[in-house]
Amino acid sequence: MADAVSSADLQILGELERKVLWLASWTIHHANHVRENVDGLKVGGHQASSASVAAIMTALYFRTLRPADRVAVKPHAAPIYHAIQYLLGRQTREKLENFRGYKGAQSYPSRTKDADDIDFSTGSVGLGVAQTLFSSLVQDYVRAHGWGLHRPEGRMIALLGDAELDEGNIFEALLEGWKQGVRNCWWIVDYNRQSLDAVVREGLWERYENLFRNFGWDVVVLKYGSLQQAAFAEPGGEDLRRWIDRCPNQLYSALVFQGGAAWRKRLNDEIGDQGPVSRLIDSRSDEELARLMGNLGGHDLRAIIEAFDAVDHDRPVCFIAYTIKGAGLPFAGHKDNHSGLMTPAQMETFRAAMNIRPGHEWDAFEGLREPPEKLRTFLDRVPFAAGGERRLHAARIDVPDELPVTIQPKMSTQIGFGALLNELARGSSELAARVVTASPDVTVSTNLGPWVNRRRLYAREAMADTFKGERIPSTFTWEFSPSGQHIELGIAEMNLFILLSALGLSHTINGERLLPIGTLYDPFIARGLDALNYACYQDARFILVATPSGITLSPEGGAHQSIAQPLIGLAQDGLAAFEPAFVDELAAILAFALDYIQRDGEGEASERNWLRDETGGSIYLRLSTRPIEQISRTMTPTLRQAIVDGAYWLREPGPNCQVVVAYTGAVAPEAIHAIGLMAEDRRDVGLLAVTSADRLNAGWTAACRARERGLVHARSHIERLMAGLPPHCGIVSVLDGHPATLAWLGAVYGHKVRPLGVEHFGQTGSIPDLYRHYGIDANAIIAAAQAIAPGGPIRYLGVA
Ligand SMILES: Cc1ncc(C[n+]2csc(CCOP(=O)(O)OP(=O)(O)O)c2C)c(N)n1
Ligand SMILES: [Mg+2]
Repeated sequence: MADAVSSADLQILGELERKVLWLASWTIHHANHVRENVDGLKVGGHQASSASVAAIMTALYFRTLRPADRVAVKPHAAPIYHAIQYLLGRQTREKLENFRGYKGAQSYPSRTKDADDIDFSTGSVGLGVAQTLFSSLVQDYVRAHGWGLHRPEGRMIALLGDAELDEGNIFEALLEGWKQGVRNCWWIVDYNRQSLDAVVREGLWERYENLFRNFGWDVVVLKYGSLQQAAFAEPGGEDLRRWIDRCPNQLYSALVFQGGAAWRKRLNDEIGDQGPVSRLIDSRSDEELARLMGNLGGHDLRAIIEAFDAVDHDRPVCFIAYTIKGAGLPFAGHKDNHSGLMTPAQMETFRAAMNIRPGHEWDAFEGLREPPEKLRTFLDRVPFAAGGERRLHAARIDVPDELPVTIQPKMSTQIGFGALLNELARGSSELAARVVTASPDVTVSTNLGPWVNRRRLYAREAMADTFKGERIPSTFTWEFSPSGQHIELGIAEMNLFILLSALGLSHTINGERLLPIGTLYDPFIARGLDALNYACYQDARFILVATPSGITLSPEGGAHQSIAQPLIGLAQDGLAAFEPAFVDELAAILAFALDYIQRDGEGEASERNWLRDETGGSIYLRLSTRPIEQISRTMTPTLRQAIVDGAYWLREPGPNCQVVVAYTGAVAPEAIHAIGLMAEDRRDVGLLAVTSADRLNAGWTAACRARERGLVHARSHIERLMAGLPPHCGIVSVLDGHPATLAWLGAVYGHKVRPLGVEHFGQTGSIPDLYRHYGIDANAIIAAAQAIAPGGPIRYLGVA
């Protein structure tokens, strides 16, 4: 427990709170009015939301937080965060003046784009909140494995808007946190009872309180500020408290907006003839009455600090802090204030109240009553800022070029994945030790079983496998221990992605490198897509293994077929997508992936393939359960490189090539079969194995851009591969996914393309049934070739 807060400190913190509110308001005003003519920005959403948490954030950053603590600040409080960092010397005036502008301080706190050490990005509401919970689990995971013990434990803290609690992912996280025994996690709810459009329902806090308690959280309701608490102790005070407790949210907000005279009238009308309470009301001026009624717990530094200081355990805590949206600003409490901006006239009034001279708006101590030296000394001693840079670093873990695996004559990529991890688990490398796997209840069905058998499940406390104890035969050992390396999640896919986001930032948050691999069924990427996007936006590093996929999962069920996922792989920034067909390709890709997720911009930019490989990123592997005939071949460095770059010729096209079949993934046998059947009727047919449409495409567009900038010799991998193709040759592309994934191949040199793929879904059946039904079988490939590649009829059309 911290020492009790002194009055002198409270005095200074009060001044800083005023300053933070001023700076945040001025930042927003500057972006909207001063810079107005420059770029026509006119966006609200920040002013009222920021004012709501000025006191809470002042208390946190200037007193409560320690360097090891990590915070997710609600999106619209970005200006308050930036103002605080500015006072701590960690943010520049230039960036504040350019708030929401090009390369200025970001609209919502951003780990990747802001310069002032944001711990967790926020923006899509709900995700940052869950990120703190999973980050606490990851901190425990790291320490349970004996890493980073020389560093103090941090608390993972979310400051969230009350309407954020509408997002289901928060409750999914809450449930998972309970299962995993989450600790060192605080969620501070800015209970201003307003969202974007409206005032929230009555009595929500009680539901929240019960809910959090049910999940083992401590709940602290910060309802009354210290002025109110003092007033309640006066004669008649209890009547006032009862009135406050009964007052509907809408009315309270409206009265806050209207001010002291309205409060007086309303209170007198409702409880004014009750003796002592009348005296309590009458003894205050309108201004004092407004201050008293606005003095909710979340605006009272003493109440906030005492609540934070009182936590003497590591159980998770939810603080419900009553606040007023827009507190201290002219539109405080108004239900429409979310998009509210102060007018220049209102800003002038506010400036006068804050004692700020024109031209001194950005001066750190302008208008404050405390002497600057005293304030400076205080700021210099703020514990949060004592740790220097908040981003930690971890050394890279060596990854061999080749991962061993025994390839059976017939195998699926999913089985290959299991075999690769099994081999990895067998050894005792540092690489294997740093891998952590996670899966939302599909561990066995995505073939992580062999890995888990060797590396066991993680839990803070050991739990034996009862079936094993009872000697009941089972293929899988389900044993939990602190040294386990698999995190078994409930089914919620959102949780998988947010956990991957937390695991994938461990090197910078905990200073300890983890190599996270998460598995799920490919279609369910869509369930967690926003969380996946969020993880990528934060630059978290992980490998996502999605299997089974497409219509190839066939009898598994029409509802589980995925069509759009290859396009997600193509389009998602920060995620390099691969879809291998053969296990030796997968082995090369997995080795690359384990290295790629550790890259940090330190490498050389490559002009070989025009990909931004030096910056690294996360990886998406789309795998399949379809066993296919493997090619017996020796992996050469050239082939390995081509696989990683995205494509290679499985059969080189001859000089008079009339048709190329470009395929991806599990349809390889159909593509191979089709070119065999066409060989007699079309000349020099080529077969292009595309292992990553995403990387091929990215390399191509990057090389185009480079040429447009004058680098005339820039050539991408796909341009080199296709350079020898005659112009009249037709390309049939095919994959078990949306045909647009490969359709762009025709744009590289202007070849005609007939893109085959899956556009509809839902039918169950065998693989041949479904490939025929949806038009990706050998016959469909031949028909497409005949339609676009000149020549006589292909005799095997209709026979395949
Ligand atoms: C996933 C998602 N949906 C919608 C939005 C748009 N949005 C931004 S803030 C907000 C509501 C904010 O209410 P609350 O969380 O109570 O914050 P307050 O403004 O009261 O501080 C909404 C709907 C968003 N940012 N993310
Ligand atoms: Mg709100």
